[in-house]
Amino acid sequence: MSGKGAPDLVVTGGAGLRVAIVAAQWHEKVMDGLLAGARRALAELDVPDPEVVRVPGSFELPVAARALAARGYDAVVALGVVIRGGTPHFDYVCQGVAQGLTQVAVATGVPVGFGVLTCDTEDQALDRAGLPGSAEDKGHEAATAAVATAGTLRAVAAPRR
Ligand code: DLZ
Repeated sequence: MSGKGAPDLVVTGGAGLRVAIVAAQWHEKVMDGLLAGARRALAELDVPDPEVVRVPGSFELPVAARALAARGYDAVVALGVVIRGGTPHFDYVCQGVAQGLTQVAVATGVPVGFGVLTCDTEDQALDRAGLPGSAEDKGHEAATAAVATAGTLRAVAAPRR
């Protein structure tokens, strides 16, 4: 997938939303960038000081995201980095985390921002991590999308006039 075609989201109404971040721990430098990007986005959207929960690897993101969704957060941002190795393990972890996070969002009705990088190389991940010199900032994007969707769901749930 390419980052071309990404919308320039205008997000309002973040103030008052409760947002949590769940972040894996593999690939520390990339994770630091993703986490900083997500925090920056939330601060820009008037959601300061989110709860941050760490899990060992990306495979553990869905179960923790579900626990956070059940605690009444308006949105959850999931961050991780999976880098392809020489075995099919990459595919199982990527499928598990993507399907797991989708299930959490659909089953709970709490939007989950998908900030999980699935890359062939560490350089590709660094280029998407929002670090100095990175071309993209996927942590920022995932947090913005989660808050935008929470706002949309709030509007959809409001009575029609
Ligand atoms: C085992 C594993 C491998 C090989 N690679 C990664 C990775 O690139 N990124 C990541 O977030 N996690 C990786 N893991 C760990 C799994 O996500 C998981 O934590 C373990 O399989 C234990 O359940």
